Amino acid sequence: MGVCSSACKMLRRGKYFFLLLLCLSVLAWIAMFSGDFVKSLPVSSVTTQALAMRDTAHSWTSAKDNMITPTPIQACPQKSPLLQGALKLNFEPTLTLKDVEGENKRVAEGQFEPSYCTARQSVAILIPHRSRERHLLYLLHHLHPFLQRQQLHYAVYVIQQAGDVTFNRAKLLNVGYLEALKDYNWDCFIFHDVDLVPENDHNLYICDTQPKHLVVGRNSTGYKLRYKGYFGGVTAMSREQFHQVNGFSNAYWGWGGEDDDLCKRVELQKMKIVRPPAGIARYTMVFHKRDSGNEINKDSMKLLGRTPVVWKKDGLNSCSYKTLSVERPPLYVNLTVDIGKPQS
Ligand code: UD2
Ligand code: MN
Repeated sequence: MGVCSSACKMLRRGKYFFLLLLCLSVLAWIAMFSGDFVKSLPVSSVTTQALAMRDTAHSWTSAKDNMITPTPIQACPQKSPLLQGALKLNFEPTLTLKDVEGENKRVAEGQFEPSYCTARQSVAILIPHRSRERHLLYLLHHLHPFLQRQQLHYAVYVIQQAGDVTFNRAKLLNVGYLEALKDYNWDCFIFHDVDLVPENDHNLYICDTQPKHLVVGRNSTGYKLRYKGYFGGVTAMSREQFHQVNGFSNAYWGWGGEDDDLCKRVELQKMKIVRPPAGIARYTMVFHKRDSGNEINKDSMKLLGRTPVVWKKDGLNSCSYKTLSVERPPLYVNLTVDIGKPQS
C-alpha cells in the first residue's frame, strides 16, 4: 500500500502538470491569434457589412449604390383623401404675405410636391399680373392649401407686365409657359386670372385628354356659363395641347377677345373643350373695376376673324419679350417681363 500510494501521488501530480501545460498552451494560442487575426476577417462577410450599414444608415440612404432598397413611393390615389368639397372662403383685409407664408411652410420657391406619394401630374399655375397685389394675396392664401389637398406637384408663376403700356393677358401667359418650361417639363398648365378663387376642391387642377375650362360659373354671373364657347378665367391645357394650338395670340392688347381666340385655336385643331360639373366648377371673383391700362380692345372682332389664317405664325413661336427679373420668394416664382407695345 505504501509503494502504491507514493506511485499514485506521482501519477496524480503528473496529471495536474499536464493539465496546467495544456491550459497554458491554449492561452498562448489565443493570445497569439487574437487581434490581427480577428481584424483580418474577410470584409465581404454579410454580418460585418450589415453592421456597418446600420451605423451609417443616414448616409447610405442617399448613396448611389445603395444596398438598402428604399420602399418605393406609391402613386397618389386617383381621388385624394384630403379633399373637402365646398369651401368657406375668407378675404380678410388684414391678411399679409407673411401670414400666408407661415401657413405654407412646405412650399419653397413657389413649388410643392407631396412627400408621401408620387403626384399624378406636375402642374404649372400661370397668373398674369399687374397692380393687383391684394387679389394675388387672396389667391395665394386659398390656392396653396387647395392644390396640396389635391396631392399635386405644382408651382405658381406670377408673370408681371413691366411698365404701363396697355395690358396683354394672353402674351403674358405665353411668356409664362415658355419660362416655366425652363424650370421643369410640366405636364399641365393652368392659365389663371388673379381675382378668381375656386370654391370647391373637387375642381381638379389637372389636365384632361381635351382642353379644360374650369370656370363654369362665378358669383358675379349667378354661377351660369356665360356663353357656349366661353373659355376665359381659368383654363387647363396640357403641354402638348397648348403647343399644338401655338399658344395664345400675342396680338390682343387691352380687355377682351383673347380667350375667344384660344377657343377658336382649340376648335381648329378639332379638340373639344370639356368642363367639370357646374356644381363643382364654381368661383368667387374678388370685386374689381376695370383697370386703367386695360381698356376694351376695339380690334378684337377684327382679330378674331383672322385667327384661322394667322394662328400658325402668331403665338408661342413668335412671342418676343425681355425677361427683366426672375425672383423666387417662398410662395411663387415672380417673373417680370417687358412684352413690348401694340404695333400701330
Ligand atoms: C374676363 C375673363 C378673363 C379675360 C378678360 C378679358 C372671366 C372670369 N375672366 O375677366 O379671363 O378673358 O375677361 O381680357 O371671364 N390683370 C391684371 N392687371 C390689370 C389687368 C388685368 O393683373 O391691370 C389680369 C388679372 O389676372 C385679371 C386678368 O388679367 O384677373 C383679367 O382681367 P380682368 O379681371 O380685368 O377682366 P375680367 O374680370 O372681365
Ligand atoms: Mn376679373
